[in-house]
Amino acid sequence: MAALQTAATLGFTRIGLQSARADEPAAVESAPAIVIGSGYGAAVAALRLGQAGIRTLVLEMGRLWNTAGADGKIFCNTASPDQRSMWFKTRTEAPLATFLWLDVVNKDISPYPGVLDRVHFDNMSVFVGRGVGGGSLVNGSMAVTPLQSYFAEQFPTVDVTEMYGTYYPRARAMLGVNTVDPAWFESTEWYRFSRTSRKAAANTGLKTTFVPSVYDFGYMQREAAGTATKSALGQEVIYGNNYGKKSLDKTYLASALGTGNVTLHTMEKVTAISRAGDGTWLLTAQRIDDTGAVVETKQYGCTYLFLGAGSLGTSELLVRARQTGALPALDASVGTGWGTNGNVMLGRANHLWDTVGANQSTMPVMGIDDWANADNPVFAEIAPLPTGLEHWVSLYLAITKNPERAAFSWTNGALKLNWSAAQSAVSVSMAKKLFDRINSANATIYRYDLFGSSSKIFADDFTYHPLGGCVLGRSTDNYGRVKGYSRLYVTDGSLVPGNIGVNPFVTITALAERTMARVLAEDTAP
Ligand code: FAE
Repeated sequence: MAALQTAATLGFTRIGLQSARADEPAAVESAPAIVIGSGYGAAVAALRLGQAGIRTLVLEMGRLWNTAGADGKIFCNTASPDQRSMWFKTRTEAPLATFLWLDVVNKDISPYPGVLDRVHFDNMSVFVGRGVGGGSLVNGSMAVTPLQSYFAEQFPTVDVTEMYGTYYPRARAMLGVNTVDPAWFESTEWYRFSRTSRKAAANTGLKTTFVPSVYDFGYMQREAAGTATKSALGQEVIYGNNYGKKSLDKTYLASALGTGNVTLHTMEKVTAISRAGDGTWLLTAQRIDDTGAVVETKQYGCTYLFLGAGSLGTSELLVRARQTGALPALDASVGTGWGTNGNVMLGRANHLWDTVGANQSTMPVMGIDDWANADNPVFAEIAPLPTGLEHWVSLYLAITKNPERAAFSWTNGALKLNWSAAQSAVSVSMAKKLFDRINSANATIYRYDLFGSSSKIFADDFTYHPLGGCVLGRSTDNYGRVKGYSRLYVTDGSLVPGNIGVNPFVTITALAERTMARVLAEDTAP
């Protein structure tokens, strides 16, 4: 973290001298390389560029989360959210809408550049992290490597031996992936909810598997012992963890800034990219303040441009550039191939004797793995619901092999996504097939009280895992180089074709490592 706090602007060239009003472009600041965003793909790009001695500027639209609020904490608690929770909302929009049909989950807040955003399209809303570290600030830390056979199915042009022998291990090591101590897992009250779901799965003849994490389990055990301040055991997760989690600001990004070649600008949203006559890249960025007002319009120039703004952010920049005529040579496939990773959330009601525990860790460590079932492949994360009370709910985030895909467009000055309710229904029917079996084997039922309306069992209107929009090997070459333009790269979740069968950030990180190794070897040589 120290490295982040001391980041200083490193000698960027100023071209042009005119002073500017907030709504006018200022002088152009240029750097050899610019990275847009600071999530997984962006963080890998920044570190590897910095290590190669290339001066690099990272532009992130969210805050640097390093300053404590009035309560002494950087992030607010999931149970008592305040303005720090969400990106310019007047009320929180948590995935669970209600509990016992009561509107007790969400709270009114003042608009502020908070850490979690929920972006709404017609039939789908997408949760994304905002701030230095992107999704790593808000996610559940599950660091899962997909089945090699499914990776090969989704990425037929990628050498899987190299991915699984070199880039996945590199990504896991850099991210600080660790696993829960099985003996502690079996004995602690904090994972009773997982053990209860495991029992229900076993009664159905289904297999469960431990999933690795970037939350430090040594720290979590100290939380449980009462010797460390509680974070995962203190209901912190989707609005940020104050302790214990190895988010990117503590791993890749700290190392990137430590190279001395990487500079970070926060609260700057890139709104346009175009190509100058000399083949360099031109960017327009709006710097905002804590009210969301644009306080400066800036212009940047660079030779190498890396897009790491996430599936939504990168798709928006590219689709907009193609549709406005700024980058007409972008491939027709740009903006397509988008999917939800088949996400569906649901709850089951356990019998009174199958308790889930009042105390629950917010970090999932187990999944029901039925991916090998060719008729209905599902991987269901056993999710916590930490309310501090026994509620007998088993919650799940199912990842289904939904083949449906959607496309983005830039329409009337806004990003649109043509995902339909019928496409979500495909995920629901897959999740339902699996959980109907579990309910029938255990004589249990679904919970009807969690998602707002009186009869809604499956939350099929949001995703945590937006994937696609600039798919590897279609809109780019086999290494993330965008077709139609040189020295333009994509390194984030938009490369993944809509589904990867497990939680995606390890795959995004590993693919970015693969891209950077190739690009630095071939494209940046003098
Ligand atoms: P991402 O991390 O989204 O970063 C993009 C960054 O770019 C963000 O910081 C944006 O603010 C910034 N940005 C966007 N547009 C612009 C712009 N125009 N100008 C400047 N900056 C911009 O991208 N995945 C797992 O593998 N395991 C989990 O346990 C897990 N749990 C999750 C729980 C939640 C609540 C959420 C929301 C997601 C979860 N995910 C999980 C998904 C994971 O966080 C996500 O796949 C990655 O963060 C995506 O990484 P990217 O590099 O694509």
